[in-house]
Amino acid sequence: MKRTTQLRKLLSEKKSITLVGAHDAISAKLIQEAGFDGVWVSSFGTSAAQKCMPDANVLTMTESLLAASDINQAVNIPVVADCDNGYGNAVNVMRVVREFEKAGIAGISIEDNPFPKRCSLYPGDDRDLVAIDEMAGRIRAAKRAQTDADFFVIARTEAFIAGLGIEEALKRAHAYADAGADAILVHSKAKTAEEVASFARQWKRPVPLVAVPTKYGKVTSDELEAMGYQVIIFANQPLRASIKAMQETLAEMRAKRFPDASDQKIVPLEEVFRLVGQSDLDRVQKEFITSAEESPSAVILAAGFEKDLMPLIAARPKTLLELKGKSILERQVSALKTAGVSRIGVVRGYLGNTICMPQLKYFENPRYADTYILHSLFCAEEMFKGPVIVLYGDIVFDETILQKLLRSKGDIRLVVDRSWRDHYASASAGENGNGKAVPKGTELVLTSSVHTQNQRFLSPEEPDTVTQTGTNERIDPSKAAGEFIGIAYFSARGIQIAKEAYRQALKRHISGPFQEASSIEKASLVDLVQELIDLGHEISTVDIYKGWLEVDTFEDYRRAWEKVT
Ligand code: SPV
Ligand code: MG
Repeated sequence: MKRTTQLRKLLSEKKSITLVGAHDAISAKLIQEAGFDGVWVSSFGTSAAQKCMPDANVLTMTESLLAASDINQAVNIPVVADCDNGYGNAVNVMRVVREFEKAGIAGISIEDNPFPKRCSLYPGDDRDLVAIDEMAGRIRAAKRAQTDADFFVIARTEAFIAGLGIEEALKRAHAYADAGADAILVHSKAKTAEEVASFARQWKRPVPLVAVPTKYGKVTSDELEAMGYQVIIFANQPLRASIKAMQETLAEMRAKRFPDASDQKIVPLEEVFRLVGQSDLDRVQKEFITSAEESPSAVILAAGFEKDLMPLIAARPKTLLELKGKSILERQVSALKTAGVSRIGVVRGYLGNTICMPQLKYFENPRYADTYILHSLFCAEEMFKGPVIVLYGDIVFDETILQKLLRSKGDIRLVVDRSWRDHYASASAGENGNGKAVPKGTELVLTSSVHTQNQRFLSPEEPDTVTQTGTNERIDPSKAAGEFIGIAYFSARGIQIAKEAYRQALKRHISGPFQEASSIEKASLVDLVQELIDLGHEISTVDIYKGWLEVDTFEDYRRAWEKVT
């Protein structure tokens, strides 16, 4: 139901309704939760809270509209906006009505102060009001401008505030009711409710009355209702409550010099989370923001120790080896960031405390000496919420590889170098390799396509399917389609599949071999990938042709140094 209609319905059903003054969106929410009928957007409150300024038309119409609109959106009960004098003459009032109506506000109040006004509660009653006709014109203009028949226009007279007495107050109220006002607000700053009571006694028309018992605040809603007031506004108490609470909290923290000093006086963080709808945020993100969910995290596996690299890595792990002024890790992080991957985790082990690049999330594998890659990977399981890119911490690669990886399809993808044969004599089986033997532990893949037979052919995007993977002990190098370079991608679904397979494997292989490994603790990533293949999952390749280097030996390091720019 529209808020305008809600307000009309409340007024038709209840003898009186009570609105409470909000100064911002969260105070409005609290007013709603406390069970009041509606919210009053107090110009006194918004001037103070939003701008720390006096209530004297200092806020523009647009600023007031924004405050009212924010408040309106924070609640689902009717909101009545205090629009002061309408920010000018009848022409301004017409725009006010159009704008506030458009913002979904249930109603507004327009007072007979001139522009600029002074808050009714400020000391002194030497104030001029606009002529009755002028104010009646503002009300007629307001009623003409509204397009929603239920939009509620309150005409407020400041006759008592200006010390003009009850006759003037009544005269004005009648004129405003004649002009079409939906209600009359009779403002008073007398110390008791007698002034408003006497007004109500003489008000015989069906147009409802509105009271703002701030200065005569001992009167109850019931008493005002009995006098004949149908809308009662507690205009500024939440603002004043928050000022007092803040002053006390600040004084206490300043004196005691620690934030929990005022713990008993402040709400827990969770209460703020609840009020602002943090749980909705999570739900909406899950449901709609595919890009947030789809944007992958990366886990860099940098725990291992490589004895062949001693003494080069006597003081730091491999990933911190420098290549022309930048470590391998720095190069990886910069490539990931270029590819739009900003959540990056690093699994540390050997000399882990030397890895301390900022803005990375760290995970520890203290048992790096007795365990292997797969174990390290699952030390970072906390990162496995959406898609994950897994990278070995000792590879240097062309940034375009990540872009290709992210563009490619498939829940589980391995980056496979199709040129690998060029490097190794025993792999080339008579073709022109560079004469090097395939090092032990080289991770190879067999695929389903004919690419294997034609190394020169490399489809730019078309993925191939991995039929088998493992080291060169398991896979005959002369048959292999390519080398796994140590970069893999798991979609959100892919990583769930991998997690489940790992969990099952942990149960089944508590001792004894897992795929090629002597135990699950000593397993590599390709052992898990082979397990996934055995379970019938599809693994696709992301084919590349050179463009990467692995640093396993001193010779690798020298070569890497030469190649990188
Ligand atoms: C307000 O809350 O801004 C009002 C009521 O207009 S008063 O402050 O009493 O003028
Ligand atoms: Mg006001």
